[in-house]
Amino acid sequence: MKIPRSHPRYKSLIQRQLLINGLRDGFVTEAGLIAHGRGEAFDYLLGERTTEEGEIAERVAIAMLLLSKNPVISVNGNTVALVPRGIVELADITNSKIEVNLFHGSREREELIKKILRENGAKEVLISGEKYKLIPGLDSERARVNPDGIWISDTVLVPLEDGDRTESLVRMRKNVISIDLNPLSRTSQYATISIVDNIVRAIPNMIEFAKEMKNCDKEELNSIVSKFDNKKNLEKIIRRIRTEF
Ligand code: PTJ
Repeated sequence: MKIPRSHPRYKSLIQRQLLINGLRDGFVTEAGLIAHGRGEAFDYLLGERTTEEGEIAERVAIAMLLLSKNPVISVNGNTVALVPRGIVELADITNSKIEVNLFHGSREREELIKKILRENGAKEVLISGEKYKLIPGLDSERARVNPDGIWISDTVLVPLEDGDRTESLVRMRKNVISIDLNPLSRTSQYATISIVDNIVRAIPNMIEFAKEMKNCDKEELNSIVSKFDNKKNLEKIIRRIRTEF
């Protein structure tokens, strides 16, 4: 479908089309379209822009990724449909591994997503593989993780995640950075740093912040992380939704 640039909802229609194409090509699930609809509703309430709170969380997340020894970016169908190149660029600049981790897991989808990331320049893309480890206390497909990726990570970036795995990863004492437009979701509520923003804006912002901050010394990065109060930041976003829109 050709979407005219002049259409007032051009950006939103492009995102929908990317997901529809992903469904047609077999790497986005039907549930992924429903999840996107929920995201759109919250984006509407946030004014379809990065809020001050979103930007702060994005900066803090970059400081945390740069401080981490084994950071991993977890990727699912929706993420790769919307920001494939951005994920690769962010992984490069923050020295993070990329691991495909799916809620509706299938070997075929894992391989498709890996292929797309490789086509977008990723040198290495992990999948759970034959020697997978299981995240304790998690019954979904998402429990299966790569022993050299999420399993040994200290920080995991989890865009468009379900709450169960976030909780389990936090229980494993990992830092969890979420990107989720819903500030009330269990993912946002449990994550160490909750970025409430659309992934199509969050990832490019984070790439810019990483370029700015990659030469900062550890002390400066530590101070950015330790001054941040995730609960308060989330409360501010919820208040913003209630009062501004
Ligand atoms: O590819 P799979 O099999 O791993 O499945 C991926 C989905 C997204 C279907 C799966 O993880 C899922 O069901 O997720 P949930 O539990 O519906 O949560 C997705 C969250 O992402 C919701 O809270 C949405 O508000 C949020 N969301 C949707 N689109 C965006 C978003 N957040 C940021 N940017 C978006 N574009």
